[in-house]
Amino acid sequence: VEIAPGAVHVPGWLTVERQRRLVDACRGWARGPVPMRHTVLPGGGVMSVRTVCLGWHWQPYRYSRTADDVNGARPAPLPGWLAGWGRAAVLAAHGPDGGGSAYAPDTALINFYDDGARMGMHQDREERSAAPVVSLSVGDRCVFRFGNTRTRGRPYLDVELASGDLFVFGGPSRAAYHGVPKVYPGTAVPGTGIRSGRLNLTLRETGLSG
Ligand code: MD5
Ligand code: FE
Repeated sequence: VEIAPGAVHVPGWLTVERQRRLVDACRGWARGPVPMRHTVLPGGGVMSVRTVCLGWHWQPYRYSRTADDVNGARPAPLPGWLAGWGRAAVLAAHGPDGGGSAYAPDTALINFYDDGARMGMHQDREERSAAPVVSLSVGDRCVFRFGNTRTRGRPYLDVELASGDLFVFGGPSRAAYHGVPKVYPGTAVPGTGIRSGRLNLTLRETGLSG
């Protein structure tokens, strides 16, 4: 379902088995080498989601090879199987001529939302690449707010994301404001390894080298 140019929602793209594989892997990465933590913003605010990164470490508002704001460690590498899921995701969303086979993500941001966690409206501007962002969701359903490229406010479109859903943000949608205003507690599906809360993993090309 294309909700805007380049913004494609594929409900139920991940089987429960693949969701569980992803959750198991994320549990390992959450323990280290850089532990999952609440990111502290430059102004002192603390994000309600907890985040762990692969490949590159995201800190507001840049990527680094080391987690300077946590423990200084280098994040775990982005595994080849996950980059392969990213290529398959872009193929599924944008079709055979949509650049899926050339998609080469070099980082993943893993966000965990417990009850009450939210993500305010923002743009993802740290990447020096026009490649799409691939988003995979597991666990509780949420409201995903897809906005416009000009302001954090209206117009926006609220879309419900459920466990196993794929979203690909390419083309003009890559620069849109977006956020997660609400997670619905108690709506996870059995068998994924997540009994409560929501996990979102995004794959990105940073466009950085080194
Ligand atoms: C989430 N994560 O559900 C979302 C999914 C983040 C973040 O926003 O920055 O970690 S990614 C949604 C996304 C990414 C890039 C562009 C657009 C949406 N978009 O243009 O709407 O935790
Ligand atoms: Fe974002």
